[in-house]
Amino acid sequence: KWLHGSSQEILSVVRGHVEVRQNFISEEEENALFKEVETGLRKKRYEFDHWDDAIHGYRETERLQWGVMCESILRRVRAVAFPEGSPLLGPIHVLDLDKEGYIKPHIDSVKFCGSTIAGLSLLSDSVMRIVPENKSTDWVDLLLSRRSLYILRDDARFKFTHEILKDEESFFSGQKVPRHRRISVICRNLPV
Ligand code: AKG
Repeated sequence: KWLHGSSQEILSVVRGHVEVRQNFISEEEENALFKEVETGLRKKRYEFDHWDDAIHGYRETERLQWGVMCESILRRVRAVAFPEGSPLLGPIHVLDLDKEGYIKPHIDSVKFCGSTIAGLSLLSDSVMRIVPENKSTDWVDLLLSRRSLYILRDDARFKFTHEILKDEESFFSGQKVPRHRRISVICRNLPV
């Protein structure tokens, strides 16, 4: 499975607020997304040296207009991830993590983003760890397989930090999950 945690209690807290849908997109769809985001990313350089950034070893871009296949993927993401009628952030966030890159624990801005974060993972498997803000000895790991969609909602988004583990620390339930270059395509809604 894709969910593993430090205790049954913590799992029962997050269950219902986290979801991973494996193979949410096909290889053909992954390719289409990759081609489309690559043009925006190619112009950027990977950032490594901002020690205070939440993200290490990354470049990023945003995209508002998508081709037909990508638009239909994003429509599917919106349909499963967001409450009906929930206003969404227009531009889609694209984050390209280098093989050495990782995301440190953080909570997304409550000022700019709403209740739900939904992300597609391209090119590599990875492990997302979420940790309760008020009890840092607990943890829950999500196995984000390549081409999966993850969704963090409500408490999992507001009361837990989330992070993407670096390659050396990338284990799920004791099993190594090699972290290659990974691109995420992230949809968010707006705060109410
Ligand atoms: C964020 O943008 O807040 C993330 O943590 C992105 C996670 C991801 O790359 O899927």
